[in-house]
Amino acid sequence: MSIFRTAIFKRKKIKSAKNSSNMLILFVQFVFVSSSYAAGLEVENAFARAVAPGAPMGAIYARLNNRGDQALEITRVYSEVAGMSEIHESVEIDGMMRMRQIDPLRIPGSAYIDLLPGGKHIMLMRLQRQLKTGDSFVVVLVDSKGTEYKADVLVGGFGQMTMPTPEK
Ligand SMILES: [Cu+2]
Repeated sequence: MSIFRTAIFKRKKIKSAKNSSNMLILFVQFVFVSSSYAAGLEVENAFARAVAPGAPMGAIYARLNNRGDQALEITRVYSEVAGMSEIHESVEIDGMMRMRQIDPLRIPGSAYIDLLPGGKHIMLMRLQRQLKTGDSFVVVLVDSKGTEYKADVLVGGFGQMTMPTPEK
């Protein structure tokens, strides 16, 4: 019995001594959980092609990387440079290349989808300003739960195929 008591006493003592480090562990866990939640979707290497003055449309390409293990559904896209934005895919219908909207865009857990020239892309419609090489702007993707994922988009050349190298 006395051994048992001692054991309990020791445990209590250890507990109180460890209080501050426990708090630290809790804090670290909280930061980890909240940052992994925020990183549910990473919009990587986002770029747009330059457009001619007065062009009404542009396109954004990127890797949409779902870092979470739950599937995500992107239901809305918006950007400061466009009056309206949609996710599109290019498809060949009767020998003609056409674009159609993907709504929602589903990204499985722990998977990515590449938006690439000739394939899926974010279509910027009613452009508010000309996209010039070297410019950057912000695009926001919204999932079905209302979580917003922001990304900086770098404008490359007119025929840009991959992420341009930022000027320093
Ligand atoms: Cu399009």
